[in-house]
Amino acid sequence: AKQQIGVIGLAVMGKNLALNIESRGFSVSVYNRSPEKTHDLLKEAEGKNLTGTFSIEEFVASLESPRQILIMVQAGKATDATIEQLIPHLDEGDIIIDGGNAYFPDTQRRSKMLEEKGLRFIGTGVSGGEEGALKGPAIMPGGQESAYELVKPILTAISAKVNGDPCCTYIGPDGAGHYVKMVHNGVEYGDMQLICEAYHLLKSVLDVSAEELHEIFTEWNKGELDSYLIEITADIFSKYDEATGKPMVDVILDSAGQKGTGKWTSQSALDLGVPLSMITESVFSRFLSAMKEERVAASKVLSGPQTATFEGDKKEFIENVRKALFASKIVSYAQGFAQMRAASDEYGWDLKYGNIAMIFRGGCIIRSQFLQNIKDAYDRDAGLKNLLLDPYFKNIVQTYQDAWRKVISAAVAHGIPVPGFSSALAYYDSYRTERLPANLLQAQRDYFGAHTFQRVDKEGVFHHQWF
Ligand code: NBP
Repeated sequence: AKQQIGVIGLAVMGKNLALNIESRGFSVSVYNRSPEKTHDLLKEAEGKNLTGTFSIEEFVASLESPRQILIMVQAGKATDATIEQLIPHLDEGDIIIDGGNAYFPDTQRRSKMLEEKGLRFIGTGVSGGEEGALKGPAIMPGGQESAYELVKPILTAISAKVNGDPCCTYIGPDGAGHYVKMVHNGVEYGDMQLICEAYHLLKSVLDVSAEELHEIFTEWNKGELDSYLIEITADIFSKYDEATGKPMVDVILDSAGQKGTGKWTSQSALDLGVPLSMITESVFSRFLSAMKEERVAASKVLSGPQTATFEGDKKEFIENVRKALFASKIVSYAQGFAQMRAASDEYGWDLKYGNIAMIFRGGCIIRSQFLQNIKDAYDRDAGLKNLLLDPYFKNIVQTYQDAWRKVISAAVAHGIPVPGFSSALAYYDSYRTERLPANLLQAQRDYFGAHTFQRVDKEGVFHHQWF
């Protein structure tokens, strides 16, 4: 008998997805470029409904028609190479599903190319890392809707579930799924940066121990910040290094790595003209952190403010940091969702923001209670321009803004960088300002370049003779 689905690429993600698919009662064929990984998986999956194949021909021939082939290889060239190898062996109507972290223009290109050959293509975001892949990831599929209908039973079966609902819904045509996954990763950068700034403030201003940090984050996770990232952060503070007895966080080098998906989100924001400032600050912060040697040298040359000792109420400061974190997080999501809206208009995707929030609720790194509030906001108004305008979010930022401003002031006074908190507040203040100083900017542009300007009191385009 032929198998219902095939998985190519058996590194961490592909292997665990294959096991996940099998565990939901589907038969799976697997293939990997180097046979060792296939052998290893077959050993691990002995007795399971999983068939190993050792050539593309054997792999393709083992699958039911129309074939469903999930590619989980390295994003970029490896994906193109794999698709090229498959094409000559496929029949019209067969479906290739790319579950890697593809850059969305690549997905748009592959989608068009495969469609022209009579093949169907689903570019899908898969989020949740190794554990998610095995137990239930968040899945963001894009491509032809008719193709999605065929792969839907397997994709929804393997996805994470929240209250019984699968964290997998059709996103939109061609690159839509990978775009949404990209923004998810950008939002993830933002969430992580904000948590790190909260940690930096608590540690540097209040000099709290790892034990206290563990308690603070555990407490925060019981309220509106309830999320996977706050939960693992609390857990991280409870871990100690065996060799030195120090908290693990204290022995880890402060130089952040990245795989580039946050950068892609910012690049797309610049292309679309969307102010994605908070998430972009998170990308820049990783760059700055990675300049470790240069920072160490600069720290010996450049001084900060006279270190002020903290004299306020400790409990109140902790609560203010929590509020600043939540308000900034709301701005970050407002920016991310506004960007998806701009992309949807630009590429004709007709994205459903409430559904996207629902997918993010389970399986992935940014999963949190708060995504339900985003879903509710889009249920109230599907055409909502900005999450900050929704009554629920508006009320929180308005009530939290005093705390938010106090925390940023304290950070500035102590010389502690809070690019996430402060760019989020600057966005809030800019967005709610009726008249920004861009009138002067237009005057400057007209002065040096005769770029013209519009007037507040008359229709039309004007130029002033400045000199
Ligand atoms: P990797 O991204 O590390 O890729 C390794 C796989 O790609 C191996 O199976 C390797 O085969 C195969 N491969 C390469 Br490299 N070049 C190839 C080529 N020219 N032809 C055929 N196969 C080739 O694996 P991963 O971490 O499991 O991630 C898979 C995909 O899922 C990536 O796109 C990744 O961005 C995405 N993703 C990863 C995560 C995560 O948490 N890791 C989460 C979400 C999405 P070999 O064994 O022969 O070298």
